[in-house]
Amino acid sequence: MKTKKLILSVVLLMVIGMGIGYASDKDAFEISVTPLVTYAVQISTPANGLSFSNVDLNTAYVNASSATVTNAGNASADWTVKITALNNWTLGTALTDNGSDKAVLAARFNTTATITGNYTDNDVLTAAEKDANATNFAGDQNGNNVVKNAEKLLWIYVKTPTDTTYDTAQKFRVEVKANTASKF
Ligand SMILES: [Ca+2]
Repeated sequence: MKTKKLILSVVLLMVIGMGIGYASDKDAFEISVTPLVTYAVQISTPANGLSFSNVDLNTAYVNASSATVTNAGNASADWTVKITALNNWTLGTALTDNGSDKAVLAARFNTTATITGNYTDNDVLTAAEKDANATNFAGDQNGNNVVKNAEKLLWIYVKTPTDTTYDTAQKFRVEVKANTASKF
């Protein structure tokens, strides 16, 4: 009888011991670090912006000058691009989508001058922001993970309307926006 009691006590001790060991095995706490990141883009163009003068109707052109887009923030960024028509002409959403009073504008990041044949529907500028990823606006450069101070050249394509009821200059504004580099 005495031997049996002793064995029971030993077993109980072991269980208690294991319980204590489990509770103190691990614990954790979280560390949160929030960087102060500023996103900025600086765009430089020839003196009066990019202009196409004396263009014919229903014809595609690429500007001989580019806009230089610089990541002026303090961290890498993903760029998005959109366009706004400022006057009377509207904008088509594919290269073949020009019409009466409707032009098509496109843009492409490239280290050297582009030709009209380089452009695809992915390069067409729209009123809705588009990611400047490896597909859109992408020549041998693009707007993905642009490191700070990096400069990219943005070339502009225009296909003029098939007909027009205006003979005054038609203006468009292209906007490049810097977003967090994990956007795409
Ligand atoms: Ca990215």
